[in-house]
Amino acid sequence: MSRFLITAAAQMGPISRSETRKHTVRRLIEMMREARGRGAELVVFTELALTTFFPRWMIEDEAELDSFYESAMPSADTQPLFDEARRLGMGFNLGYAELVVENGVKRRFNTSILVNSKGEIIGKYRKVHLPGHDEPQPGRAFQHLEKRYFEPGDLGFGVFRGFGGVMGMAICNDRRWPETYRVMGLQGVDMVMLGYNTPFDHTGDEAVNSLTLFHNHLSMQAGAYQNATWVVGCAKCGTEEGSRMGGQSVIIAPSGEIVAQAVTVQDEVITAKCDLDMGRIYKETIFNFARHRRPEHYGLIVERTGAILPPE
Ligand code: CDT
Repeated sequence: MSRFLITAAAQMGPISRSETRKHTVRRLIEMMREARGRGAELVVFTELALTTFFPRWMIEDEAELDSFYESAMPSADTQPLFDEARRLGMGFNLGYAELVVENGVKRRFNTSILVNSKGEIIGKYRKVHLPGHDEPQPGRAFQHLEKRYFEPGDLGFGVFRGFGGVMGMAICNDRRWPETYRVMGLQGVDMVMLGYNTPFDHTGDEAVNSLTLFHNHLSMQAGAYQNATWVVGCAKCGTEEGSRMGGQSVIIAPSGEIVAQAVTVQDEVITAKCDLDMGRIYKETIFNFARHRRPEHYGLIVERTGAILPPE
């Protein structure tokens, strides 16, 4: 059996600090049209796709900080994206900074949504693994203040029925953590969609930084193979406000093989005809979780106590 889903990743080049939402949404719509022109039924956009990657700066003015967030989705500025998706008859996955006010208290999340071909939101995810710091680090040209500007997601790694399969979402740093894929893998995920903003200087160590693009693919290819799922990784890349970020957006098959890859660090659409049934052979053989996974033998004492070596 085959369940084909023609899927696109719409990689984004830099978004300047001064670029308006309207302009950015026009860029997204342009790529959405290109993806549809190539037959895509789903387009994956990047993390924080509506603004520059603002966690690189310490922003003390609250109104200025708030300006990077969406307090409604869709809003007047983002509605055209939903309208265009409906008009074209295709869905999308979009990352953005979300601001909600609960009992008079502001809550901030690094969020993504899944929208179907009728322009309806059918899934929502809030980033769990927030990298970086909550205070500016001395001596760094660019900060990474996600821990300051967001709280860890409170929606878990849910999966959603749509596009003929079981769809999951993750965001950027999540892709480096096996738990991300495994939690969705245990729910039978067919495709994990994720966007990322990955500065080359993210560790402060030259040797590690030089492996940025290798680690990008390594983590997504391993997550795909070990959980028998498609992974669509979509970058924001190029030199944005002086910060260099990695591209190489990819569509990865459940075999772990890359079937499409971006070659620029600009706005670029890649597509692949993804058979959502391709994971079946892996799910029924080597990664048949019910038959072969043995969590009861994993020494969960480590999870409960944090202990790795037995006490002396
Ligand atoms: N946006 C994001 O999560 N970026 C991280 C790199 C920064 S770590 C300080 C990533 O994992 O790509």
